[in-house]
Amino acid sequence: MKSVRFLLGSVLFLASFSGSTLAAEHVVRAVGVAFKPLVVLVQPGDTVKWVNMPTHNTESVEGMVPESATPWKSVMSADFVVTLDKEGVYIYKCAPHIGLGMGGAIVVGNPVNLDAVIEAAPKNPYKRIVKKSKKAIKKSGLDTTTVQKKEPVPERVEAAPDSTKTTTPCPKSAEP
Ligand SMILES: [Cu+2]
Repeated sequence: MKSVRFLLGSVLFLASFSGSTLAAEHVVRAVGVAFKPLVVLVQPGDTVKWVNMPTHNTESVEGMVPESATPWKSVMSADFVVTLDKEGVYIYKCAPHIGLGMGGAIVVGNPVNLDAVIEAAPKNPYKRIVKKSKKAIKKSGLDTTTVQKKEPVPERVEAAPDSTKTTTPCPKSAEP
């Protein structure tokens, strides 16, 4: 019995070290009336920590976080940590300074709700933050194909005559 327990313990120990399951902590620093870095790219399960917050706070912006994500709101003048499990873009603000543009973005995994966030932020200060997020997402090469789930584009068929508009390929077995 003892050895079984030992074995199980070893397996769990090893599992906790297997690459992608390791959660990372990302630090955002308040500098003047800005968060640095403005956009943070993380993996699901990672934590984000805000530091140097003497006259600031951080709170997620309603409508600019993934659906059913847990919102957060920190108290003024204190460091804060949040763990994010749900994929998507999270826009947050410093309540007293958002008018001066003090906000930021966290992208967890793939930006699955990017379109919704863009739509929810037509004007500054959020427009600017979302624009920076888009830039960071593009630069990182994150998968944005999950964002727009439109009709899959059919494979391009070599110049098919327009009179034969078929959606399914014809079996060519009936050829003479
Ligand atoms: Cu602030």
